[in-house]
Amino acid sequence: MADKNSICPQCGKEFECGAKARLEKCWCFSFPHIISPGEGKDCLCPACVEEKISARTKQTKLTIYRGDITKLHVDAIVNAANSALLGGGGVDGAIHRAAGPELLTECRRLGGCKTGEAKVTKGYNLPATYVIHTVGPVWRGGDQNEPELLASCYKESLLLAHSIGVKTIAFPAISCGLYGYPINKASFIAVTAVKNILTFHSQFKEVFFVCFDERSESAYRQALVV
Ligand code: AR6
Repeated sequence: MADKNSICPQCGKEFECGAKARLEKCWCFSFPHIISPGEGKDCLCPACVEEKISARTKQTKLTIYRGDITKLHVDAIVNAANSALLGGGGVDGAIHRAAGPELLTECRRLGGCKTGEAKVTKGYNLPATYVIHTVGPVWRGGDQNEPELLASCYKESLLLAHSIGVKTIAFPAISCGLYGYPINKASFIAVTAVKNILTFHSQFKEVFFVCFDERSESAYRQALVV
């Protein structure tokens, strides 16, 4: 009957999942820690939740793309900006150069952007219709809220994209250049944050993780198979 073993979130002991058809209960060996909401409702055991997440995110293709984000024909590209939103180096500089001076004019009107938040402009001369500007955290060793702030960049960018009807979107490796975030950690956060949002907003057709070099590409490949 049991097809997956897992840990009961209530008592920390192993339990059996008996809810393949989502009709039976999942229960913990140490009865009475019953963790299923019961017949007719979705099972909440970790095995079933995981299954549900992958079913919902299946409608969106997650693609690793090696190259220049400014060349992509997508509804929106994400810019790894700074809080002034007035341009800079790295991917920010490349996006401003490719979009043309009107992008900076629109950015001046936005009043900056806080770390972990996102703002949108048009794409001007870019093939992408929109640019979503987000500000990643500077890496300071990992205990200054960097993971939460980085995850927030992906979350806020996707929520903003969702609100303007974007179906295809491309992310660079936010914070992994000048801001020094280790790519192996950042790629995992990026993929997890994107998958989490896709469980609630399934209208996205394709999300691109754009990698500028081989190291980033292999980090994303590993993050996507976990
Ligand atoms: N296409 C795709 N990825 C790119 C491109 C490109 N054209 N150019 C660089 N990358 P970074 P950050 C990669 O430094 O770390 C700016 O000055 C790059 O290899 O652009 O968030 C801003 O104004 C790296 O993997 O952004 C801020 O001041 C990733 O994009 C600051 O840098 C991000 O590197 C933000 O730093």
